[in-house]
Amino acid sequence: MTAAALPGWQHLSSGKVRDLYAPEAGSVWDGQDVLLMVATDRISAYDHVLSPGIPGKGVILTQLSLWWFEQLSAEGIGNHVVSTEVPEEVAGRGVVVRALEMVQAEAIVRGYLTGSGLAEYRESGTVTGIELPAGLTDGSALPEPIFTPSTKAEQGDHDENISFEQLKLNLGADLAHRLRDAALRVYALAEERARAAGIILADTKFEFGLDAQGALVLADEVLTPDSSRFWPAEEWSPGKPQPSFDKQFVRNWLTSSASGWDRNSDAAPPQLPADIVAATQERYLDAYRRLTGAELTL
Ligand code: Q0T
Repeated sequence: MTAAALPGWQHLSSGKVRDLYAPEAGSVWDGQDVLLMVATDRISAYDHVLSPGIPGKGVILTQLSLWWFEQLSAEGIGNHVVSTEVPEEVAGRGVVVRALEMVQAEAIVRGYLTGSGLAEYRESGTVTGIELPAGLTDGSALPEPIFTPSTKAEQGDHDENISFEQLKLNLGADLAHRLRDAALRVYALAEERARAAGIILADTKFEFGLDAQGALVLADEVLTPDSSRFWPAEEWSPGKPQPSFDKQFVRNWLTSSASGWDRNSDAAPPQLPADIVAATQERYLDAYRRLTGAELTL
């Protein structure tokens, strides 16, 4: 994956949409136990990274995540943010974070039923082994939010849902319980805030790390459209797939005859047209505006 060279930082790895750096020897951060996380403008859909990116996406999602960290910090939930003073090339979309011992599980919370949760429910009436009432459909609200952990797959692989019993075997019972409690608490706080802003937080994925004292610390990027399903509350209508807040225009165009692309082929998807890019950028800005109540000027 292509990642820019940044003064003072050494590229470590790149995911579909983000790049990770470590301090260079002799740089100001050398020896500080920090990393630089950079969100890019890349967007993925149907397991492909698309071209072009969405201008401002990296900044919008980073600023939204930082806003959430601030809200959650006020509720006593600690996070990995150290500084937003970053090289000018990644201004607004780079964050210097504490290097943590990452918990080897994705801490997913679902308040609504869809996606892989719905698929399991239709097979067995459960989601990651949790029994749910009969009669739920795509987009249904769950009786209460549930913790549905998954494995952290190697790059290119897919995460796999696991039961809480399996999570206890993987992490030990104490850490598994702490992870579940923390994730459910963060979800409850965020869901309430999102609902008040007209956004349904259908589900979300958290990554936690352990600090030197063994305390759980919220890491990664949180409560963005890339880590969560946001649904516009005014359009929620269970019984069918809910439109994605951010990627719906992209998905609709890619699967329409206008794109000429076959999702089930090995072919790379075609270039996104300018109007699809612009409409998608507007959705990211709208999510930021609704949640924070502020305008983000790119
Ligand atoms: C991490 C130690 O950003 C990632 O991949 C992009 C290529 C995922 N990732 C995060 C870490 C973090 C964080 N966040 C942290 N605070 N400490 N490692 C590692 N990979």
